[in-house]
Amino acid sequence: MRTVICDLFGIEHPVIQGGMAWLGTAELVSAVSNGGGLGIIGAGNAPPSWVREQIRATRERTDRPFGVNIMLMSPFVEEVMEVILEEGVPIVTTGGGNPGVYISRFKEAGIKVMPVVSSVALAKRLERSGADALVAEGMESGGHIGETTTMALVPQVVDSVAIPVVAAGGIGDGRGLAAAFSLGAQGVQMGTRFVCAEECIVHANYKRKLIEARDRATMVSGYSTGHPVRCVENRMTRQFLALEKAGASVEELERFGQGKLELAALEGDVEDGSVMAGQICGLIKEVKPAAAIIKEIVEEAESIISKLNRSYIGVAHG
Ligand code: TUI
Repeated sequence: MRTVICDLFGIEHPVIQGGMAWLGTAELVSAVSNGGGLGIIGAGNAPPSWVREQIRATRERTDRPFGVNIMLMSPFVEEVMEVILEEGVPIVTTGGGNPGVYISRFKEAGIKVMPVVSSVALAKRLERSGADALVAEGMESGGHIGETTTMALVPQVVDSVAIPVVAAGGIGDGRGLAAAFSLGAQGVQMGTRFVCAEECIVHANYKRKLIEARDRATMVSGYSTGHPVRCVENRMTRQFLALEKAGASVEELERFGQGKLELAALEGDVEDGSVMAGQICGLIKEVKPAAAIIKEIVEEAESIISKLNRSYIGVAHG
């Protein structure tokens, strides 16, 4: 199942692992890349020294392409950029903001850039700035999100740009990959599904929380701060919402939210920590190796596409 995304990044399957803060470490990234997908280190708010260590640790574990996600709200954006340039990382994705001003520096260094967008307007702007591809991320995703669903966003982004588009948000199996192709995307990016990869170093409580989660397990808080975030509902999200309803200031809310992802991801406190996850968490039933996740998804999508071909020959597109 090759697409232009495979050719662009030099990977086998058009399956990309979302660059998740704290969770996208060398262990998961190398397992995804060794499985034929594209693993992405999540720089999050981490200091540049941590990002450098993760890049080097990934290289020790795989010869295949991998990327780094720069979180544009991080206080270390500039320093993390320098590390990426110094270490010669082949692929960069960005999230949480507009990376327009940074793209040319990556391009000059021969680095492929694929920003994550949640709107058509930013998609068009970043194509003009020189992005190689885009991830169109719907509000079904975990973590920091936009306002449009994957189903509505992806075809509109696809129609508004000439560069390849990867779909993200609400995708967790081969049905999602086949659907993404139908919407005009050339690949998928999945975060939540890879949290439950064996190689993901997240605390076992976090994985268990996702496996126990059902379709309506997640909720969005933080609309009043301008940074809405989707998490599994727990004591932390209820307290956050109560503070929001009581009219707490953005500073108060941001202070309350600080360190909460780390608390859940590393310490396993899934009641008072932020269990960021997408709406597809209800679909995840087991922990398995990243390579098995990729293989299963690709095979399921291939089977669906061939069945659709047989059922609809002469109907859908003549
Ligand atoms: O970045 C994400 N998801 C994230 S980042 C993150 S780290 C975090 N930790 C604690 C609190 C908050 C965040 C967790 N999840 N996804 C990519 C993404 N980017 N989704 C939406 C956007 C986005 C939003 C606004 C991209 C650009 C943008 O631009 C605004 C503008 O200037 O036009």
